[in-house]
Amino acid sequence: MSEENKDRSTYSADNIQVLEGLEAVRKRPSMYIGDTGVKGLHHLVYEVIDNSIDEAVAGYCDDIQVVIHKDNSITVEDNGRGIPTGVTKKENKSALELVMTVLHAGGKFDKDTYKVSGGLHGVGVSCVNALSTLLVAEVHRDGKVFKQEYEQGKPMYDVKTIGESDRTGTKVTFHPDPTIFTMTTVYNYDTLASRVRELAFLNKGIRLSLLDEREEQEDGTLRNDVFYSEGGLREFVKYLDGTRQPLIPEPIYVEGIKQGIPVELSLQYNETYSENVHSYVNNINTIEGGTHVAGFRRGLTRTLKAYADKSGLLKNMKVEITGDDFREGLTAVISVKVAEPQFEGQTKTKLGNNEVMGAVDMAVGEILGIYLEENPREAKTIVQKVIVAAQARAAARKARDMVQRKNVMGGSGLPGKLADCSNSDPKKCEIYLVEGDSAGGTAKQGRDREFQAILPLRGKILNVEKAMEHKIYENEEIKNMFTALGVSIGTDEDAKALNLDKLRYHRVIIMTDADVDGSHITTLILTFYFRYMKELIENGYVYIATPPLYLVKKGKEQAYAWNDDQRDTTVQRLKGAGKEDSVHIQRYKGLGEMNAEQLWDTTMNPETRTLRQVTIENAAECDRIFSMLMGDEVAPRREFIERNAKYAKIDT
Ligand code: 0RA
Repeated sequence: MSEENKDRSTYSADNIQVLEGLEAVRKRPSMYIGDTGVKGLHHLVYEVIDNSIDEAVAGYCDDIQVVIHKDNSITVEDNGRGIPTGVTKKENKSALELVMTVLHAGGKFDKDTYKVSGGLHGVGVSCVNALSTLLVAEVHRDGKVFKQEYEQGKPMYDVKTIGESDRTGTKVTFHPDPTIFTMTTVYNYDTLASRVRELAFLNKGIRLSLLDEREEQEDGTLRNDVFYSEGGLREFVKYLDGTRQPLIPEPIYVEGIKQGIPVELSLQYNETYSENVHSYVNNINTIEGGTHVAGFRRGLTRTLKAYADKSGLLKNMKVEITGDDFREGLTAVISVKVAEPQFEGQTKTKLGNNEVMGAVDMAVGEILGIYLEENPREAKTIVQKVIVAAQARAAARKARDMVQRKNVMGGSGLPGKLADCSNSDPKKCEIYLVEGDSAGGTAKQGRDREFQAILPLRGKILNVEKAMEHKIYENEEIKNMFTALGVSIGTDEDAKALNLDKLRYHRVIIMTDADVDGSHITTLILTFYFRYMKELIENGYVYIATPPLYLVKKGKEQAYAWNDDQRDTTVQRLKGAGKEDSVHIQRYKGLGEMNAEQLWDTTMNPETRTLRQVTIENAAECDRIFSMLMGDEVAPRREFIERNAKYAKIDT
């Protein structure tokens, strides 16, 4: 039967049910896509790409193109088999329409396809449809081009044929609904690029491209990237370690099916002291880890320990080696594909399937065992690194215990520099980490002491990216942060996890000068939080204050400006106010130039201030950028700053 000429009135009772389904998505979008902010907006794209990735993983597609159009609509096009367009018996609708309008209908039409991707919320493209003002689906299949369009998820007509074609594939274009995404409908290229890059590493052999049609670059071309990885995770590891010195020539790589579970992983040791293990299940970043990570750790520890014992390298060790010591200076990526993943934890990103532990443990054990036997020189390098780590860790443990003991010992145990607030309910309280004693003094005068605490930090805090762990706990400013916040390291479950039970403030606000030094200090503090208090960021407790750049004054009138545009419009406005008083512009070089009242009005008063919440959108990319910005190599850092300085100019 041809679908072309079917009247809209033939939509029957079935159809109403369908519409109800998508209405639910529009009513409570956050339940389906997490939130309706920047994250949710980008999530729509990932959801659509995931469908194409599924088609690629099934072996039918090797090219996926993503385009950001001028109006911030998005197109995702693949060269897969094309979503089937035939009419199903049961529903009497085209499969395409069902995929686009029924929640979770995506996989139903193809039992042979091993569905492994699927966004974090796994809701399918119908949610994207529901949350778009317009979605256009085009399918090349069976020598024809089929098309159907939807408004807020409702089909505008039955699937129709619009032409002939000698290829196959699916193309979806959608326009996010601004009444749903009220905060913004503007896409961030870098955010999409880092996810697309990640997908290319996770799914080797698939070409993924991203094109931004919105604005020409300085050289007149459009921004465009093609991501393609032949080597998969070993290239991912190299990419992450781009600015770290490797200890062994090439990353160790495992790929195979163990106990029916596809496991791929790669690892490399480097000269730093941090552990960077990133894990994925069905292409989803499992930031809380889970059984696959536990299996990895177990396999790594067991195999390395057995080798070290046998080799006699541990003979004169005075300190005991722990599991953590095997992961210092380790960068690894683990990717498993699980048919029915059980996700647990606060953010539902912790894998719970027990069977996966053994599979990964076995995969690591096998390949690492062989590697160590075949590469004695590299094996020795790794074991020596572990020994150094164990020794350093003993020192760090001592230093850390000192910090934490101070925490529980007599008095308030709080740092002398802390001006605490009077309220004792952490949910209501906030702490400002302020650059320098002088600005700290102003903040103390300006604050609302009922719920705002001030901790001045002296000058530049330690760059934790370059320091060994024990040095970190010996650092005065860092010790002060631990004790003031009331957090400690180590929980019953995990010796390295941050214990937030006694966290004293639910807003930790970094407040530095609005200049280069201030940004540097903010970055140093964020690096510390990212490496040692990540849970604080993950729980949404960390913020950055935004002090103004200018005070524009004319006679008794005055206004603040946060960027040059605002300054200029304010100058114009005040000029227009008649009289001959000249307009005076004061550029704030630092927080110290504001008096207490000004600081309160502009930066600290919850009614008027702007706080930027710190979030981690892509943990692997964050890891790479911090190591680049704070590590030893200068050239990539300069490049990054130059590139981003340009964008910063466009933004203001
Ligand atoms: C189910 C069956 C078939 C293709 C697809 C799903 C499919 C879905 C999407 C979503 C985006 N791109 C896609 N490409 C393909 C085809 C079954 C067959 O031809 O036998």
